[in-house]
Amino acid sequence: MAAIGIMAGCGIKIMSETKPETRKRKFLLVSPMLNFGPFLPISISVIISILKKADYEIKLFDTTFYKMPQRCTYIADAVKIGMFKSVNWESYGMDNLKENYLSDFKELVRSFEPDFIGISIFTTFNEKIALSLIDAIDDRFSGRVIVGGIHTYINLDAVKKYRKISAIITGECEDVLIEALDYLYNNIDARVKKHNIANFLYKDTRGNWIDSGRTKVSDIEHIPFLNWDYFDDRNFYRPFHGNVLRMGHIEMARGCPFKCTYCINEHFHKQSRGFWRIKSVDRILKEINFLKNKYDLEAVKFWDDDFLAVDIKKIERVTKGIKMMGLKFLCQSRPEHAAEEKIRIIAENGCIQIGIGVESGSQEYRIKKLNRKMTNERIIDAFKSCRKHSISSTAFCMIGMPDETRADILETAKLLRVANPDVINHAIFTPYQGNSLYQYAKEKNYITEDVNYEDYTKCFLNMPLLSAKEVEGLFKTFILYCRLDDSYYELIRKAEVDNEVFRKLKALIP
Ligand code: B12
Ligand code: SF4
Repeated sequence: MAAIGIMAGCGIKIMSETKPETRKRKFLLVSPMLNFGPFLPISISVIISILKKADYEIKLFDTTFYKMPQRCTYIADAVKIGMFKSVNWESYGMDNLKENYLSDFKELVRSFEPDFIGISIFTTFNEKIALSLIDAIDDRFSGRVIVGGIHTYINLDAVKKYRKISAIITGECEDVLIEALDYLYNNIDARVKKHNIANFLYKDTRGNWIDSGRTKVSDIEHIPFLNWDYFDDRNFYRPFHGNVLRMGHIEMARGCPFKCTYCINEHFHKQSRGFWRIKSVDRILKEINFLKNKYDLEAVKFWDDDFLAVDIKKIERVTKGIKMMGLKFLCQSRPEHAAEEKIRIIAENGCIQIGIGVESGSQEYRIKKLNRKMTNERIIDAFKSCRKHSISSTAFCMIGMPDETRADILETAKLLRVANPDVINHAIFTPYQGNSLYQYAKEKNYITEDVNYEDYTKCFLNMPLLSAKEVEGLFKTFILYCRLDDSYYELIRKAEVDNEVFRKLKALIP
């Protein structure tokens, strides 16, 4: 570091003379993941690029392939209830998990002696892992601990209370990270020079959090290409219909034009952070081509919230370009944008899978409570088009939402039976702070205990019309309600609580 050694969490001391730097600055980046099905987080991948460009020496500590005390059972549960096909992961070494993530982390901090430890946090189970890692940092550590990620946007007050952290990036970081790190590295004291860096807070010597009051979204056209050099090679492999594909995870656009009441984009819009940005055709194709050649990809997956919201001409140019590179691709969209002409174009150009948000099959509930104004017919047509053009489709939906009834949930199942997607990916509604559906549930007193974000099979709402137990039974049997006809409904209701009946009925589904 610069002139004065600093204890983590103690904040910034009075500025002293900055010595010329004799070595590269070191950054230890931490991705506190569970083996959710490995992937390449865009946040970590873009931060690596930014740090590389600024000539940092980098190490990545990714917990994906560790045996963790918290175990994500998402994939196993999804296979159990018939959502996903099981896949032969073993031959890819997916079951080869290391032990003792905390001691390996401590050893890495000791041997690498980073100037910065940067940790990315979601509100989900990542927060617990992140906190265990922060706690494991030795009190004598003389660098800075900086955190970022979605959790810091919407739970900032809680994040400020984490012991041992010196700074927070509460927003997108591409345009501000290096400036913020310079500020921290040079020990500038707020009493000498107050910073004006957007999305950046740091703790001063008195423990006060200082920010500039400025927020900023990144200019995604001009951010560097993603960098996956530091990830374990297993992170490239994703299951696809019982097979495995070597895949890169990318973004063409950030943000979403809509404001559904359960989604982070509603919050982004309020903060004017969420405005929808799209990379140019030239830029995105150059990036994909670079990544394909460097990492030997078979496919790319776009994490864009709504890939098909983009103008049809642009979709055609981008997807034709991808086809010419010999790549397959996967994406996700809203039913309104999955119109047949767009589906035809992406199918012709190598789209093998599309995820489409349905959420609720009750048109009234969907419009009034979720602020999703598409009709049921539109939803059915979207999946019909996918079938017609041989794109595998996944329908995303939620059950157990505030004030939802058993009848509403069965309407969702019936709509999905007609729409007939290849995969039905349903989840129990989990309230996340920062959106109005969470607020509604809170005001109605439906959220009575702390939500345990590790357990996807639990309902955390206590509602008068539908008990948590009933929601959990409906979750277990939801695929049966979607795939079997009404004559089975009585039996399926039994299967909600009787595992033997459940097992027999599940065997009827191909
Ligand atoms: C892609 C995605 C996934 C992927 C990959 C996740 C990942 N970690 O990359 C998969 C499918 C695995 C996934 C799973 C889930 N997801 Co998700 N996912 C997304 C999505 C659509 C895009 C995320 C993304 O790549 N954004 C682009 C990047 C560049 O932005 P970013 O991650 O915020 O990073 C920027 C800044 O935050 C900051 N930053 C981030 N980390 C750090 C670290 C440091 C040190 C610094 C300085 C800065 C910094 O800089 C980055 C660049 O600007 C978001 C929606 C959204 N619009 O954000 C939901 C979202 C993040 N997911 C969400 C949820 C709930 C889940 C699941 C729990 C869903 C479920 N029940 O199955 C699981 C949990 C898995 C997990 N814990 O990671 C919620 C999270 C809510 C919350 N409060 O945390 C979101 C916001 C969706 C929503 N509609 O509300 N998800
Ligand atoms: S369309 Fe999807 S990404 Fe956009 S606001 Fe609604 S739920 Fe969020």
